[in-house]
Amino acid sequence: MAAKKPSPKLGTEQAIDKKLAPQPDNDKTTSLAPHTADALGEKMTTNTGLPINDDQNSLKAGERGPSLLEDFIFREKMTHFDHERIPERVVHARGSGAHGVFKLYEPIPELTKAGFLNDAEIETPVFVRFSTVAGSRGSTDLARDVRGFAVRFYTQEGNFDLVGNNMPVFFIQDAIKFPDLVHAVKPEPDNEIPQAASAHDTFWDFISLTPESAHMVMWLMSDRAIPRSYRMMEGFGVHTFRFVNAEGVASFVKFIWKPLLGVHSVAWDEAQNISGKDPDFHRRDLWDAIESGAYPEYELCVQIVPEEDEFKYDFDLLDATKIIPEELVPVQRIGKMTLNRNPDNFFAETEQIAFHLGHVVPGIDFTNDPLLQGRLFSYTDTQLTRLGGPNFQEIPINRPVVPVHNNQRDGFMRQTINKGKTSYNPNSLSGNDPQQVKAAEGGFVSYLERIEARKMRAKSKSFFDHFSQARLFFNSQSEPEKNHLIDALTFELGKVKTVMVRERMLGILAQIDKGLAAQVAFGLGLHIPEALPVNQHVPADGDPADYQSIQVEGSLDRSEPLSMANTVKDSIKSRKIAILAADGVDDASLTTVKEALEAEEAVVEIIAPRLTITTAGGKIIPADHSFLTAASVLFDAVYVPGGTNSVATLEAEANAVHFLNEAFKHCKSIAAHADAMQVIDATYFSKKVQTDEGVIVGDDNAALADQFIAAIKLHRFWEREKPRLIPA
Ligand code: HDE
Repeated sequence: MAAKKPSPKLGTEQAIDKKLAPQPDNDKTTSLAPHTADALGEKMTTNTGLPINDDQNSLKAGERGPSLLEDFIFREKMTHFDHERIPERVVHARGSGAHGVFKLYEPIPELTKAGFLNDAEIETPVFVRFSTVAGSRGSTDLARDVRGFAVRFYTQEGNFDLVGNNMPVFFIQDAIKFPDLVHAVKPEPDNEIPQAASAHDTFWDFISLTPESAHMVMWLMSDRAIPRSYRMMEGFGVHTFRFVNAEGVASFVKFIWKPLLGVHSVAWDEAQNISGKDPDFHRRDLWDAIESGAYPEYELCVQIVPEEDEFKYDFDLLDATKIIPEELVPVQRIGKMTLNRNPDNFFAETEQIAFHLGHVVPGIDFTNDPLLQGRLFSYTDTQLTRLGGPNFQEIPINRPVVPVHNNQRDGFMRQTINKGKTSYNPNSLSGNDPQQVKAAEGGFVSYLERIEARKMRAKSKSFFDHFSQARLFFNSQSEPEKNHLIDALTFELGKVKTVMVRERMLGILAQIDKGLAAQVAFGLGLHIPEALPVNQHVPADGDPADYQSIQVEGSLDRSEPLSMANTVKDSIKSRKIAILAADGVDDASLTTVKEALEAEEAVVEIIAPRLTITTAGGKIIPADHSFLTAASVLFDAVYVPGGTNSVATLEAEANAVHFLNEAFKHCKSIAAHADAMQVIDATYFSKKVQTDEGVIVGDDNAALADQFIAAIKLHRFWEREKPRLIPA
């Protein structure tokens, strides 16, 4: 496999001085190659190939004269520019993509006949797009929001798209409510405020009238909605899908991605600050990680429910507001996805990829989840407007790696030059080609599910338990996570102006957990209403009594995997560590810790008053940032080395002290050489906090580095938040 030419990717700060990692080709990226263009060393031409002599001046009547309509070069350039924009995605507009590969651990023929899940030797190319949901294309990465986690597998049987989210449930149970949900969460229609935020009246108005959203709202108000990185979040297919094996035996399946780096979040105050300091934070993090060779990795897991167990649980498998707790059905890790290559062109690849959960392969099929069924319509439909017509499957990023032949023809921007006279079937003029494919030879056959029913607009009673899994989620959180959730609800409802909406929401929260509702009510200065809000999702001729939530005694009180406190915490790989330094920094104190962190594959950046430092030993070294361009919220941890002059400068530098205060407030690891104690003494927390595991001071550089690394692995010291003493 040819390694990718590294030079054109010097796009971001971090990549500039770092060694660029190889970005391997796979079948899909090779298939993209003929469609790429590289202008390095080439002549400039018009779109018809005419060499351009002057790209600086339009054609005029004289030097100062009016421009001439004849100027076809100007017109071509301007017309193309005028039409550069396409509609952004109606949801998930803001996103970032990457290429990679999926490798299976062991074939699973007993579960599915899908080819890519039956050959552990092959590497299936993938393209992944991560996204936020509510914001526009240019909005911040750090919005409190669901994250999209859409994966396309370019398999030998065609494209399989697993279009998931980083939360395992959804707000609504029936796709017909999706436009309402999205209208409610998007900026309000009169003034288009607020951007990329759910903290406003219309969202909570809808949610407080939609008890089925209770479980999802718990996830959205949890720290899962503010991930530290796309590389540190889980992905969920959400719906129950169906696996079908070669014998035609089906089982229900839930898909889950588990990141090898664990699941981690930032603090809400931090998220809001990052939105100002670096709104591209997640996009940059993904790009930089891949450029530096810290390839994001996720294990694909499945939860399998045999068909005969369809009705075994106290929730309905077809209800997308429910999870299958891992304690009830364990996850099986079946393979690993590695993202190892950045796109060459954002628009051509990340923007133009058109996911659709109807892109399946033999061995993977749907269930009757009414949310899933509705999505099967929406995804191709939306591309007709977004990508301008029915030929979007011909855009290079959307083409499968296997040949496409059928009798679909023409339309705007058709690329394929179909030969021959026939574009219909059956035909005798072309020997009936292209031929249909027998099931035994890989032709897709829908699962032979037996259905006997009356046509009706209705919802199954088994979908009416709206609160027990919301409660399960809340109960499963650690103390700091519960506090964050309460804070998030108090923040969001505090931004709601209509008191009636706040109160109605307290009524919903009281159904989940009285203590939770009481704490939010306290923050809002309100009382919890006595009565549960009436479910408004009642058809015109329906009886509201038939649409009330029911309380089911769930079989579980807690589920460990629901808390991020129980995630993997064994590495500092790719974590960003700041070193605060100034002229006169002690050489050993700087380099010993820096090298120890780099040996663990952390990304270390020096922040100084100016962009060069002269060390105590007389070495001149570059700083990565000045205090003007760096902020603590962009780092996972911070270290202050010794050196008399450096320490004196930092102690008097308000930005350095603020950096440390803010890092402390956001519960990050802080290390300082004992000689730098003056800088720590200048902080707010040195006076307010007596002991803290995450603040490490020492005079043995190597030991200090070891303790610091151990602390960074823990991600955050959330217990620190309790006293709420630190302004920053
Ligand atoms: Fe989507 N969703 N969705 N969604 N969704 C779109 O398709 C829709 C839902 C998800 O990176 C749109 O191509 C309906 C659940 C992701 O390109 C649109 C319903 C889950 C992405 C659409 C849902 C998702 C989308 C907009 C309710 C998690 C971004 C642009 C029935 C399992 C994909 C587009 C990308 C995008 C419709 C609910 C995930 C309008 C009708 C549940 C990750 O077709």
